[in-house]
Amino acid sequence: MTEPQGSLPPGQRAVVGFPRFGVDLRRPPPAVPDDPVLAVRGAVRLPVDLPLHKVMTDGRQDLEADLHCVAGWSATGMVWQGVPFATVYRTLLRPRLRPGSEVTHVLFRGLDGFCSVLLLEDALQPDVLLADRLDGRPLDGDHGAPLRLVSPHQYGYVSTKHVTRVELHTQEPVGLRTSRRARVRWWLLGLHPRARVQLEERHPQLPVRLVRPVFRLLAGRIRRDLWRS
Ligand SMILES: Nc1nc2c(c(=O)[nH]1)N[C@H]1C(S)=C(S)[C@@H](COP(=O)(O)O)O[C@H]1N2
Ligand SMILES: [Mo]
Repeated sequence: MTEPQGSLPPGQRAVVGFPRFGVDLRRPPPAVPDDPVLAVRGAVRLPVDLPLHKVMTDGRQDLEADLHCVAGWSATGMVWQGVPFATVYRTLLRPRLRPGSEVTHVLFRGLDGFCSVLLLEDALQPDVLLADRLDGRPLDGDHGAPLRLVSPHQYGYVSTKHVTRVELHTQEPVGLRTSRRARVRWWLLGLHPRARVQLEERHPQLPVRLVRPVFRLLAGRIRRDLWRS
């Protein structure tokens, strides 16, 4: 049963627990490499693969947050742990930029091919975390091992799971927002480039009254237990 919750953002319903969700749930979560890295690409002087344990050491923080899927369900009260993206950007990424590059967009890619693109200003918000722990335990495959982005002020599709690559771009990367496979399955989903939950930025063109029921239906087909949990 889903319960209406006054504290949720507009158009969202709380679900019980924290379901695994994604564009291709028939596939199991991707296998995690023995020594996972964060590959840094794009407008950097040299491409570099940073071992995750180095990325995830300094500046660790807890973040209590809800996750709002654009399809209309919300999971509430998760406690993530990791390093704010702004810290990683300041200490490990910005110093590696090619001189004179003005980064505008950041792309995060997961091991399953999924990716999300954020405006740099959205990625640098204080609630945006690179997380490797959830509720006191290392992230499991369902929720994004070995590393995921957590951007609670944006819809869930921005929070790429299984992140092993970050690209710094000086203009919007074209046609990269999702993998080809994902685009085919989610052809209806024009993904709003900013996806801010409070502004209900669900779709770049269509009005929310139209997209809400369609997204909700899609979500129910992807996870049949969703609206009954
Ligand atoms: N790598 C990857 N990240 C992803 C997805 C995906 O399919 N693959 N789905 C996104 C969507 S649409 C949502 S709502 C959230 C769901 O996160 P959860 O599975 O931890 O609930 O992950 C996002 N990140
Ligand atoms: Mo989602």
